[in-house]
Amino acid sequence: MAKIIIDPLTRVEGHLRIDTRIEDGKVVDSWCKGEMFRGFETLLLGRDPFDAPVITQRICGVCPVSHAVASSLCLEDALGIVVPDNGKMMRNLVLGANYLQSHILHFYQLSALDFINVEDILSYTGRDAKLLEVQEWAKQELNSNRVLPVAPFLPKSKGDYPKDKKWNLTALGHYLEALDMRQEAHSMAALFGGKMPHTASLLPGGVTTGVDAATVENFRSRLKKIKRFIETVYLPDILEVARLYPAYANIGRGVSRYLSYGVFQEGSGTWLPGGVLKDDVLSPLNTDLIGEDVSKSYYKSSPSDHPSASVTTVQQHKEGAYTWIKAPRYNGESYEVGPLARLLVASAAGDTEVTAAVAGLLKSSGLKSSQLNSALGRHAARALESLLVAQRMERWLDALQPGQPTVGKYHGNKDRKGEGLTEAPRGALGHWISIEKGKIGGYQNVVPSTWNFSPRDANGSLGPVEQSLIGTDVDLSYQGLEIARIVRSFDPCIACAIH
Ligand code: NFE
Ligand code: MG
Repeated sequence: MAKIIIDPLTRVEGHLRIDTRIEDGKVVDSWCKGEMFRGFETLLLGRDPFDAPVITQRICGVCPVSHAVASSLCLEDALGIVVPDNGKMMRNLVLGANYLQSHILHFYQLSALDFINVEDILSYTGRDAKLLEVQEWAKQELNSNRVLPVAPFLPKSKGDYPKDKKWNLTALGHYLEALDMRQEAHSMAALFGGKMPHTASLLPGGVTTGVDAATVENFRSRLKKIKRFIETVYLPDILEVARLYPAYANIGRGVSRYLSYGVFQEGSGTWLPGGVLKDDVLSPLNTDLIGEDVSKSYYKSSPSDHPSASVTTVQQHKEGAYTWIKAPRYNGESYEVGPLARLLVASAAGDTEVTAAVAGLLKSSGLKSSQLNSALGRHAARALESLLVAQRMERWLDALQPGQPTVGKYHGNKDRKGEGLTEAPRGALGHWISIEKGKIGGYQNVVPSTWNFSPRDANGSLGPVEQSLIGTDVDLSYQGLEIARIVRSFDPCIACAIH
């Protein structure tokens, strides 16, 4: 019997440890461990409810916009605030810009190095100026004597990297180009968000920056650049990974249960629909069925496990517990959330554009539809969603009405409960508030990476990522590279997961 432990597995976003038990070259058991407590749900108590969108954005620097949106929706629900269409469209545009930067970040900065042989580029002897520039940059990085394991190229284990110099060099060049695209996406979000990464203008009621024609055109020109990058670089690179690493279409299979809350408000509904997909059957979402189990988490159990009434109380030295991540369950079962879940739910709900786009992706990648439920499938879904979001953003820009209201009226705090559901780049995000004597009496976040990286529950059922590793063949000399690739396909953010 062998063990493979990867700690930290995350590049930058929080502290994730993965433990696995290996028998006869296969993963037979696995544990997801979130290693750092944060405490946002506790520090919100007693504050003005309007502090919540400002404070909860600080849960994360990667998806702050989703927290601002979830929190705003939560207060709008509690206080009966109505958002004008302009406000909804602006929010969609800021959230869309945040999706684009997050998905690009995830593939290039947080995952692609698992698929690139960085050392290979040192032996490049060609004359392509761009590639030479990349080579020079990589040399400096490799010789920088960085000791932090989160530095981009460390740790670098042995692995099944392709001997395809062109891929290694070109993809590494795209790593650098992706940084520029993220900057562009942040600038774009700041046009309506006021600033980034944490916006200043997204509040309950809408967006306070207002709409004018010059800003709309500024936004449009940046969006065009990013869309071109997605079409000509990101999607083709994903197809190349699919060609070079076909085995990853058959491993990392998840729990085959998908949940989406629906996202991007249009009129009284959302563009991407909410729903629950189990055994290929779509059911409407019923948030009463959500509960957070803490059997294996360092918290005391709460009188209610529903986020509208549950309480977060730390119990650090709890027998049998192994993580700071709670275990969200829907009707007692774990669910995968994220871009793949959103696209599958939208297809099952009959969205013809999404269905056609997924069919196109399957054709160009050679993946079968059953292979979407895999490490590669998740990367492909994320890249495809980037394109769909960028295309939809053009429509939202067209729908903006310069000079018209962007914020709805606020009539004072009332002692009420609210629920705010949206989708962050990594999946279903919910905020729940109880307002008591005009202050926050209860606040709970149930976050995408909490769903995906959850531990076992009281029934002993594994969380989605834990489950996805079982049965994976590993080459021990690769030091867990296969495991890391599968786990990263879920796009972990443990800063969010624990909050
Ligand atoms: Ni910290 Fe987040 C997203 C949220 S993930 S990145 O996307 O909410 O759990
Ligand atoms: Mg929580």
